[in-house]
Amino acid sequence: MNLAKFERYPLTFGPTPVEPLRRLSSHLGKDVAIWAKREDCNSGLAFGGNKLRKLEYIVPDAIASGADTLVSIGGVQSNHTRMVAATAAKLGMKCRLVQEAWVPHEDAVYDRVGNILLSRVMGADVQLVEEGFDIGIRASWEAAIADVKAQGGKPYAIPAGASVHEFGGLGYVGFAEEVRAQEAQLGFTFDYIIVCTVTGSTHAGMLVGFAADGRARKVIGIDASATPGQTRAQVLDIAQRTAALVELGQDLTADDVVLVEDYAYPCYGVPSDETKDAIRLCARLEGMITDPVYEGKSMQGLIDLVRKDSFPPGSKVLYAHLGGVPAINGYSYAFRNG
Ligand code: 5PA
Repeated sequence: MNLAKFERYPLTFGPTPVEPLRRLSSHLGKDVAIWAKREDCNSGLAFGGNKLRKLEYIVPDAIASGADTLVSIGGVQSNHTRMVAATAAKLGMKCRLVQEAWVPHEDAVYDRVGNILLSRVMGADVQLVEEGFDIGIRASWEAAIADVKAQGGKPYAIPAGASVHEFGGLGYVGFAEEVRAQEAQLGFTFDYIIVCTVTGSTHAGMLVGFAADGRARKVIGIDASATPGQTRAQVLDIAQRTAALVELGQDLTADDVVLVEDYAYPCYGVPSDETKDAIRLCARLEGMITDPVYEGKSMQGLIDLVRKDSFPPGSKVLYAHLGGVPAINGYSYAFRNG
């Protein structure tokens, strides 16, 4: 496998910390050691998160293209678009963001706080669009790219979650290499890796990276899209393309994509009562905050899988905390009583 041949523009502090969640592990009482890899603390760029690892491999291409405007898309409370806005600011580029109406919401100020507030403060040109959730290529994004061109700008197009970009999967191949180096220091290896999956390149990159030591199927994706068929297909497609790029030397098949569909209900962006309980439990035992759209759902999945004895006794499970906390500000009604 050869990741080093790809140029990487540093946007993160370096390797992210790995830490034991001792109180959560002992609370669940199952002889399963839960650890977290803190991708949520990976950068000084606008609170960081998983998108920066992906963007590190995309930015060299954006710079080489001579672009002056990064154009991307997500829901109103997209973490990805916040990260693109921060990256554009850091590079001295402009930023055009399409924020679609992916989530039915309760808070009156949902489109004023959290991620979208930060993107606006960082100077992004934010456009609200009345289209529902879909991880595919969107007409609104294509129109924004065309509009930047029509106004004499030079756009660089970054799809939702940076996922179906040619280099979108590389960042999380690097994650697996980083985990292996940390395991060598810790003196043990993780038996399972838990990751929240929506647009797919985080999971896909990990799949490729961990396939190198036979752990592809130990990467447990927790679906938060509530459209798992599309997400599953996109993970496989990105994983196969990324495997070819890095010359993995193994074929990845549909069976390598482990995606648990049970925790995305009632729909994308809306936390169930059980998701909210998981967010509270983790916050109260560990002081670790997860969000209602993504990480709260993968935390719920992790907790439920431990409780259901899905992991053999003695297992060490690594929860990838991918960031996303600013969105919790758009859920003040859900957490009005804590
Ligand atoms: C996101 C994605 P993937 O999209 O790579 O599958 O990652 C899922 C994920 N955790 C997990 C957090 C905190 C995330 O932000 N967010 C998207 C966004 O627009 O923010 C791409 C959907």
